[in-house]
Amino acid sequence: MTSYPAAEAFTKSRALADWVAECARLTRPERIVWCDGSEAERRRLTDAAVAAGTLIPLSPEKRPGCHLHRSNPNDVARTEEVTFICSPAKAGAGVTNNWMAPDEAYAKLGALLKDSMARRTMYVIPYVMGPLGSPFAKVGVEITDSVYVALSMRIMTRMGRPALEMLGESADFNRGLHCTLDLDPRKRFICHFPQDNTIWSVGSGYGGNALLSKKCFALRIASCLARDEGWLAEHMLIVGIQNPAGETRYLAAAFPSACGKTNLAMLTPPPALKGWKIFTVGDDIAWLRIGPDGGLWAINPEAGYFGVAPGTSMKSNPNAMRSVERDALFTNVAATPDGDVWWEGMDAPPPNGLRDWQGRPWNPQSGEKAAHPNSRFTAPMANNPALSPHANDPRGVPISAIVFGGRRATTMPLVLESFDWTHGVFMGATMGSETTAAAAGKVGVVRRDPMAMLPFCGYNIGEYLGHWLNLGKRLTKPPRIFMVNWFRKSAGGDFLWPGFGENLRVRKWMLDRIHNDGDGHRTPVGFAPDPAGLEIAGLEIAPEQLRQALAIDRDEWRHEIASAGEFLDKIGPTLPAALRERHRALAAALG
Ligand code: GTP
Ligand code: SPV
Ligand code: MN
Repeated sequence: MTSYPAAEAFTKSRALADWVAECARLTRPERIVWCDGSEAERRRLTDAAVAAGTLIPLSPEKRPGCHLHRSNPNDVARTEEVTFICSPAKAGAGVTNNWMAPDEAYAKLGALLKDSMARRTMYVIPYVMGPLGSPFAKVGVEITDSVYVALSMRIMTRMGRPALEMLGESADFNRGLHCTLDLDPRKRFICHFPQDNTIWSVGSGYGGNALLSKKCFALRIASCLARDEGWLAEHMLIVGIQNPAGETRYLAAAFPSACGKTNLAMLTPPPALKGWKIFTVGDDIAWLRIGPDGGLWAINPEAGYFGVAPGTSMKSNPNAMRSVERDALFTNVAATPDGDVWWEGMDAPPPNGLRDWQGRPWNPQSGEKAAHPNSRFTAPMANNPALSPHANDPRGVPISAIVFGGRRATTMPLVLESFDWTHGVFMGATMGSETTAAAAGKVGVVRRDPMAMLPFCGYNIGEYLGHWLNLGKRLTKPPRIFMVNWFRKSAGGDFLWPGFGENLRVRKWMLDRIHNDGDGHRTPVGFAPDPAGLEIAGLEIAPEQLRQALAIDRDEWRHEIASAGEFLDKIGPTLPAALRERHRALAAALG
């Protein structure tokens, strides 16, 4: 008979003690470790992970405190086809989610979890999402058999003792049970039970499938809590922009996975825009509430970044490069012979003797990528030189603009402003984006991805859009809503817009529209900047190229609206009438 440490030594919450005991009875771990978040614990877990070969230490000179992790090659991205919302009724999950009946899911995963931690250690990881002491903050506890998950959760959340203090005697916490199993894809399931504030995830060790604080709790479950409690949980970055006069305004932007949130959140202003500064609040998730002033206020529930490595360089995102100089975890990047990391799009050319993301000697002539396209870094936000002084502010930050954007080679102009809140919600609801390597499956196919929440909304998408409309009615000082596209291409296949730091020019236009009556003209699809309205001093872009980046082509838009209409039809009776009406009006205006 295994004996486990007494839960009472760690928590005053009877519910937590009972739940941990219940999970232990099911999974039968050899040992139970309650994580306290201390530095000594970090060292202990890291040593254990290195001894087990789960982490490879990097050079203490080049990357102090950093480690490399190579995942199973069949487990490198989120797996949407085995992600389920297990609401009591199928209609609760809606047409955009996979649904499994709760009893069936508990039985099916329960069978897989039975004795699944035999001869393994069970880590109990209490964590807080949101700044400590914030009315937005919520407690979760993840139980996992993965030391990689435990160490990642330490970076990504406020983990350990503060969470148990915040929980106190309460039973109100998210229950996340994760077990790696043998990584057989046929035994991979990520199941959400919003009615129980519970997540069960088996068979994957990958980020969004296994760090249950992130997409599973802070988006899928939190979106249900937000619906019930009157707020929003969104797949959004939050960034502060300070103008040369010293005024800082905040915007929140929703782009699908691997479509530029981390980059926009950390952007370095181009030299031509003197006196402008950027402050990162969050790079992936925002929890937004109506403040006492009738405006929208946001916090970043996370404490670290789980960012896409390829394409990150001193040129494209120096703040990200600085964030991974120390105490970072790298997953599925390439390794240099001198103990450093490398990926495609990094500043330096690949050194000789590189090992690819699977640890094999890499041949530059092979045509294969050295780093996996969805390879990632995990870094504490405290490492970011551009971290906002309000990143830990319990009150959050006031949002003056919401931005929706996707990855579109055609049709979508660089930027548009919506006519009003309902139109902005329509823009978000119908946005499309080309699929990326962040999820398993085909890359580069345009799919509708409402508010970049298609894989993350924990309930019926029609009701979700209705919730957005209702929330807008309660805002007396609503933020303006915009849409952007950094990824439009020329006929020759090149990006029309230089992107990255230069995106500040687009944000400047937005802020001018909001605060200084900046110029723009009305088109059937929204307000658009005149080419002269966009600050282009110091930008090397041919006028014709800029014209193409901003162009609104009627034929392309007719096609777009038809495709958006098919998606709205698919949502069915829960689609708010106001959005259906906007679609009709837009189709008519385009003729
Ligand atoms: P998730 O972490 O998956 O949610 O992704 P994300 O939305 O944070 O995307 P991220 O900022 O990591 O960018 C993904 C990819 O898009 C990277 O390879 C970037 O280099 C590239 N990218 C980001 N911003 C731009 C841009 O303005 N222009 C172009 N052309 N590429 C960009
Ligand atoms: C995304 O895919 O949107 C991510 C990475 O941010 S993951 O945490 O894996 O979801
Ligand atoms: Mn994301």
